[in-house]
Amino acid sequence: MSPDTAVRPRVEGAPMTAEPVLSPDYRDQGHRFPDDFVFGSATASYQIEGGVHEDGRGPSIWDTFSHTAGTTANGDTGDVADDHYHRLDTDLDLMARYHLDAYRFSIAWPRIQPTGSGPVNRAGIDFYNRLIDGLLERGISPTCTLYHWDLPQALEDAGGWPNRDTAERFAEYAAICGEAFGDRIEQWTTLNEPWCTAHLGYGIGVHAPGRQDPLDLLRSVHTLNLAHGLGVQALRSSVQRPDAKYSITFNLQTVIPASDAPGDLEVAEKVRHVNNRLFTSPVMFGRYEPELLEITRRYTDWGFVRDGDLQAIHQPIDVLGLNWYTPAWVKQVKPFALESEGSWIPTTNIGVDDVRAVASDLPATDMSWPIEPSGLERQLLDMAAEFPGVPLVITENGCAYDDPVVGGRCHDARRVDYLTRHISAVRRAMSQGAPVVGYYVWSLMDNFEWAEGYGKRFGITHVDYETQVRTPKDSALWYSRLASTKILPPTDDID
Ligand code: IFM
Repeated sequence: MSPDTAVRPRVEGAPMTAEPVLSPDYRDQGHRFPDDFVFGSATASYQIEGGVHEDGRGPSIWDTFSHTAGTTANGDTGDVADDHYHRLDTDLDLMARYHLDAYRFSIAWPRIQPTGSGPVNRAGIDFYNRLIDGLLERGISPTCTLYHWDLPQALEDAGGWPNRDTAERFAEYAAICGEAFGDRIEQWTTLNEPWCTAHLGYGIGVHAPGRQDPLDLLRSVHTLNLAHGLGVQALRSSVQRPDAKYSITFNLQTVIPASDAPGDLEVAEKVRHVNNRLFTSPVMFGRYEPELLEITRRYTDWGFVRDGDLQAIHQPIDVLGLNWYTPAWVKQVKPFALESEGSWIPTTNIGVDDVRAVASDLPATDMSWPIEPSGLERQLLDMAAEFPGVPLVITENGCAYDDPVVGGRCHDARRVDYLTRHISAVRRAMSQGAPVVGYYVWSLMDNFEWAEGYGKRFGITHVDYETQVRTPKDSALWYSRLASTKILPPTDDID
């Protein structure tokens, strides 16, 4: 693949909309980021920790799901993953070697409360204390996500995210974490990508808990929003650090209409409502948009939203997290039946029956995600316009490529190229006024990529899953140069 073809999408059927494709390149070497710009790296508990039966951890929905036949590639599970639970110091040393300003990790709820409510498991608290203290000793700021998808199984058995009670349980858990770790955590994130929980977990069922029901999907959207609001309140009243920051991370879709035709523009708006605004409007503005209610009317009247819920959800936040990998191109098609005889045909575009995703023939990563850095620039500028004054942080960005270790080195030039282009896109958005304060590369190391198992490698560190040997990839060496200088290095700066 020639990286230089990566910027101008050719889309099946129709010319692209006249939105700017800002440069034929996006490799802005030599540009300096502000001194206080945060370069970090991210992981999530179930994807790296392993040790699933240890020290009182309870089962999560991902333990159950991944042990169910046919749910993950090769039947892979997170039972061992990167064995991070037992290799904490090794991994902390890697982060120090990479000069990370910050490390974004998630706490496994079932390590803290094995059944999602009730007594606290001291050993779980101890593990994250060791992690947080180890970070601070190395001068790395801890950025903590409370929920990155490993719901305690007992809460799923009680109804899961469609059950509003789960929001109350989440607030209790948030308060426990705020009290235990709040003296040291600089930035808190309530939820990671609630879209995935609701749409993939309850709507189309490709993620845990694997349910396929449109009403469950929409109910879980509301419970997740409520959990965020109650969670921020619980953190604010339990955390002792007055300068702590609170946030949520969305994987907003950058929806690009396939043409300027009114139908394509209209359908793109609908897709934004059912994938983005169903979270951003309540969280940022305290409302569900009338368009969302209209599009989803055939499934529910949203009667489960109670008086006071929207005020509870709409809490001030200090920073907004974005996870971003690729845009989505859409076009309008003749409406098709989403349902036959009451059955649900799983789709993430719930209620939008005149849309089709348009394939791109851009070069793509191992996830088949097309590479289009101008999409990230556009997304950041859109967010800056939509949420004025709210600092933005890219809490995840990265790519899956499988490059071997040869002679102790892992040459992942495609990842260096991807990161260069996307960090350039961030810089370009900043130079046009987007208030971006940080960037976390996904991921610190290869790990369990959910339903895709271990075959998809996102790490800047190669992990040999047989031996658990970690090998910094070229991208890690390149990224450490960026983190230590704040200047975008040339792509061959990998000493
Ligand atoms: O691995 C995931 C992560 O858990 C959430 N965001 C997307 C990543 C890549 O798919």
